[in-house]
This record gives sequence, C-alpha cells and structure tokens, in this order.
Amino acid sequence: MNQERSVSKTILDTYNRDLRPLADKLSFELPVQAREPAGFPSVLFLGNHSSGKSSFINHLLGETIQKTGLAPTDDGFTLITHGSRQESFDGHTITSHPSLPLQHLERLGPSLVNRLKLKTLPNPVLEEFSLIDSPGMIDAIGAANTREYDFAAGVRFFAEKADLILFFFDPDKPGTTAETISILTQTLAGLDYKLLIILNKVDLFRNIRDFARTYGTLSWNLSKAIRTKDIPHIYNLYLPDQGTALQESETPGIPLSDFDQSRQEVLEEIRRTPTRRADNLVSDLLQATRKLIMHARLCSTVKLEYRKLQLKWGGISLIALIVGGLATWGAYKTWPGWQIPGSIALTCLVIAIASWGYGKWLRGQFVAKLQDLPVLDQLFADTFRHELALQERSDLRARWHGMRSVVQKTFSILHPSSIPSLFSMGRSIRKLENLQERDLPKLRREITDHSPSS
Ligand SMILES: Nc1nc2c(ncn2[C@@H]2O[C@H](COP(=O)(O)OP(=O)(O)OP(=O)(O)O)[C@@H](O)[C@H]2O)c(=O)[nH]1
Ligand SMILES: [Mg+2]
Repeated sequence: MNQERSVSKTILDTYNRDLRPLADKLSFELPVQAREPAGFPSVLFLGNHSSGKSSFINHLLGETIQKTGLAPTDDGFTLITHGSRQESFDGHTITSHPSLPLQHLERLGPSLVNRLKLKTLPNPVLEEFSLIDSPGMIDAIGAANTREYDFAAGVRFFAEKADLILFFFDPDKPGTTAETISILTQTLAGLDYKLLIILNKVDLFRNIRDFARTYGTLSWNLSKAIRTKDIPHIYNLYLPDQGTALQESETPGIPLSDFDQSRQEVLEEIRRTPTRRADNLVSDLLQATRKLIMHARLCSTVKLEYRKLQLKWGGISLIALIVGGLATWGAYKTWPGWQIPGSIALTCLVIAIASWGYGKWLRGQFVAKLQDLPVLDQLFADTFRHELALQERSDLRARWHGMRSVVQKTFSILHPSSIPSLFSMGRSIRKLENLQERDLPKLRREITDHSPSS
C-alpha cells in the first residue's frame, strides 16, 4: 500500500511540475488523476442497456446485489465497494466517502449525484477493488431527451479513474446504438489500454452463422469507432446462471464450452485489477502528456497564423506611415506650401488606418472561425502535415478525433493573444516531448521493477 501511495504521489508531482503550468496557460483540462490521489482500484462496467452488466457483477460477487431485467434497469451509476456491513448510501454521502475520493463528481451536477448510489458489502472479492455499474446506453434521440444529466461526462469521470473498463455488447445491439458509438469514439478516446470489449449472451445464438454475422457486425462497428491500428480483442461470453439461458434439456445453438474459457479470462483480468494500477497511472500520464503536446502544437499554429495577420497588416500600415512621412517631406521640399504634401500625407494616413482596421477585422474573423469543426480539422492537418505525410498515423487521427470538440470549446475562451510567445511554446513542447520519450518510459520501468507483482 505504501508503494502504491508513493507511485500515486510521484505521478501527482509530475502532473503538477511538468504539465500543469502549460495546461493552465492553454486552458487545457488535465485528467482527474492530476487533481487528487488515485484512490481505490476500480472496475467500470459500461455498455448497451440489458447487455448483462449488472448480471455479470452479481455473478462476480456470487450474490444478487444489482437489479437485473430486460427493460432499461439502471438509471444512474452505482459504486459497489467493501464494507463491514451491507449498506446503501445516496450520492451526496458518496462525494465525501474517504476510500473513494469522488469530491469532483459534484461538478457534474446535482442530477447525476442524485442518481448515484454507493453499496457496501462484506464480500471478499471487493477487498481488492471496487465495482462501478452504469446505466445502459440507449439510442441517441431517446438518450438526449430522457437523461437529465451529462451521461458522457459521468462516463469520462469514472473511466479516467477506473483501472479496467468492461464494455458490454449483446446479440441484439452489436454496437449500433448512436450513444454507444459516441461514447467509444469520443468519451473513451485514448483510454483503450484499459478497455475490454465483451460480446455477452452468446448462448442466445441459434447457430454458428448467426454468431459469425453478429461478431462481424460488432468488429466492423468497432473498427469505425476505435481508430487504433488493431481492432481490440472481443471476449465472447455468456453467464451460465441466467433464467433466460437454455434449459438443461435443450441443446445450445453453438457449443458453449469455449466461451466458458473466455469468461474465465475476463474474470482473471478483473482479479488482476490492483496490479494494473501503477502501470495505468503512468499510461494515464503519458496519454495526458500526448494530448497536451497536441493541444500545444495546435495553439502554436493558431498563434503563428494570428501573428502573421498582425504582422502583415500592421506592417502594411507602418510602411504606409513611413512612406507617407518620407513622401510628404520630399513633396514639401519640391513644392513648398501645404496643398500637395498635405494631400499625400492624408492619403497615406488613410491607407495606414484602413489596413490596420482591415487587419483587425481579419483577426476577428480568424478567431471566430476557430469555432468551426472543419476549420479545426484543417488546423490539425496543417499542424501535423509532416507526420501525416510520412505514414498513416491512425494514432494521431484517433487522438484528434477524441479531442476536437474539447479544443473547439477551449478556443471559445482562449484568445490567440493570450497564448504564450512562439519561442516559449516551442521550449515547453520540447520539454513535454522529452518527458514523453525519456522520463515516462523510465518512470514506468522504475515502477514496474518495484511493483509487488513483479
Ligand atoms: N441468455 C442470457 N441472458 C443474460 C445473460 N446475461 C444477462 N442476461 C439477461 O439479460 C437481462 C438484462 O441483464 P442486466 O444485467 O439487467 O443488464 P444491464 O446491462 O445491467 O441493463 P441496464 O441496467 O438496463 O443497462 C436480464 O434479464 C438477464 O437475466 C447471458 O449471458 N445470457
Ligand atoms: Mg444494470
């Protein structure tokens, strides 16, 4: 535990020393790990509604803790953690619970906190990690209207904290609900190192053709949603103790024994949760560093373009003033009197003021356009022109995809003139690159060398 606390402290110090100064200047929000100690290890259950999340939790614990059913059952997040007695607490109590540092949840609004539950129970499985059950995902039109809180923000909060995320699909909806796709592509972008994809209820397939078709659809949908090089491994599972599962006399549509093995593998991954903690903390830090580098490079491009506009039109205005001054002086020497020199001076002054004003208008237009996603996509393509030209960088594209709406919001409050100078940005970016390429791999080696599991 002491080892874990010291790892957590090293990570927190690195965030504060190396990332926070630049992040604050560029209005970049660091993940929740940068604000508070990591807390107790946890496993987050996400997925479509009725895909079997709560049933799996009951199976894991060997007792019925969560309600299950075919209609959407859970409407809020439930934290299940170890306690000497079986008890249930409401959301407001949880935000001050010592073993789950969740104070920042209050920022997500009272509607989410009102639907939050904490269940404690004396189950030995929970001695090592907590479980987080979540409301199932539904279709976008319904979701937007029925949820009274920002579901994606809640998922992001718990996903950043969790050490393992299990994402459930079932044969009914192999990845096709719009909310699922948007959670995978945007909310969980960059967290795939702790994500396990599960196709549950395989006992419902009537034959191998049905299974192959559904598996293919899910893989296809995932390849569009998770834009890393490889499609993540899909664990095919079923729970043997379900009421809807086959009766003993019936023969299953497909042989199920292989899937028992798959369930054991997932259970094993869940049991390994505490040992993933140190490694995950470094991965989170690495991920935040990469995102901050991307954000800083985009900010540098914005600053450069803004500066170019300032210099171009400011320069024209200055040249008009200088040329005007010289021409007026020359004219005065040639044609004493004020008529000709005066009109030359006036013309040049008008040109200077007009070009300064036009430059200011262009800069205003440029800032306003930073709210358009296609403009931001172009900004990304320009900034990473070299990297993208050399090879297909799906990692960069995936990171950008997960960040673009946040970057859009950032530019609504971050004016290019508040971005530090290009020189200082260049220095900060190089420091972060050193951290990413040299210091963090070293930190990971140190941590894993000293970890109790090694
Ligand atoms: N056949 C079969 N049914 C299952 C399996 N796992 C769960 N179920 C059934 O699927 C239904 C939905 O299960 P839940 O555990 O409530 O699903 P959930 O994902 O928690 O649903 P929400 O809380 O609404 O998001 C229940 O009736 C379960 O009995 C399985 O592996 N096979
Ligand atoms: Mg449920």
